[in-house]
Amino acid sequence: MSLMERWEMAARRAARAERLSADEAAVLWREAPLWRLGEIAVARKRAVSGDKVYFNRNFHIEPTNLCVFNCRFCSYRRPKGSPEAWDMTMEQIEEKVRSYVGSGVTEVHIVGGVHPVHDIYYYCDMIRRVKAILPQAAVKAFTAIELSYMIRKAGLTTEQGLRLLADAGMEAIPGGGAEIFDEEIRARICPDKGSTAEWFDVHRTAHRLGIKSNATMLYGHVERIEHRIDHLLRLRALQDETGGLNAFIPLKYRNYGNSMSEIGEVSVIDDLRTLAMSRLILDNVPHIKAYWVMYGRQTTEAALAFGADDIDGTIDDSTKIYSMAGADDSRPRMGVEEMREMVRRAGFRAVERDTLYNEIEK
Ligand code: V47
Repeated sequence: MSLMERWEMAARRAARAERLSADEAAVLWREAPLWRLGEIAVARKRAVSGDKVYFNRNFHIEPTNLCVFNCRFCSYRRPKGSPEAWDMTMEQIEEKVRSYVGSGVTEVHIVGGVHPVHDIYYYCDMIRRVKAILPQAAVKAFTAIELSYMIRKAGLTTEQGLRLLADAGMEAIPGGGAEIFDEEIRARICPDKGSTAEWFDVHRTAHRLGIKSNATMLYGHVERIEHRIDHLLRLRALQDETGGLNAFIPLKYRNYGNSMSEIGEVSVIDDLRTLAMSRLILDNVPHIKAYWVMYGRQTTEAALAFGADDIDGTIDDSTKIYSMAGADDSRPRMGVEEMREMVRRAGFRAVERDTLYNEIEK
């Protein structure tokens, strides 16, 4: 069989919404032309969300960049005592949240370093204070790695810990900390970080309790296509089991200012193939998010021709994870009109959503 036939057979199966095996995914990923991946991924996207592309009004709180872990890809962590370290007080967090009263934000995304001292009760208090000031906004908080650390430190089971946080007002869990699930690659890029098993335990338990979550994948470093496929297949299996994932977010490794900088960054073509293949492999995850802060505006617009149906939110210059890693925008912020215009230019219809993808009436 010629190479042409190999990818075309897999492409036809994907276009018919038939589930791809690991081998078929590898053939498509490596051999199909870019235009064909885009064509099928957009068709699959349209079957799920029609001509809609979602965005929200959100901001991040990054309470600290101190961290007990030392991931090699991270440009954000600083050791205690560094002039670039920060550790916000509860009052500073409240002041920041207060500045959004009346702004129409529907989501507060809280993630940061894994703090050496604060415990789960401190984080419950933080969530309560945020909700007291912005009761109409959903709190999407803490990566599975932060959660697992604070829950284990308190001597609680995952279920007990998540219940405490949910009772305080945590409504959803962001997708970070997933990195790459393959244990050998994970050991090379983040040797001391919480494990793949911990990430799955937190998300699986959250889903069982009715808490929705997202999932990410950090790609474009030392992993191979097989590791990306393995990552996506593990997520597809979780979703078959629980149905609790709202969105998948591929995160391109940005190489500025960290200890893997010599690796460089993958091409935009690789980004677009990764988005399309994520849409095709994750046939059971409704939303594929092109996180504009990480890709920059131009690649985000192109991403909409490769199966993405979400571009994240307004952000309002509230996250430093990507600006410290070399992203285009040193102060990321996008107005609602600019987001709508980007989506319109790409040929889709912008729809404002809340954290759980309920549409917000205009
Ligand atoms: O887990 C850190 C990544 C993640 C780098 O759920 C890096 O809606 C690239 O998970 N190059 C945190 N990536 C961010 C995250 C996220 C972002 C936006 C939306 C959502 C959501 C989740 O950032 C980490 C890690 O994978 N990251 N450093 C870097 N140098």
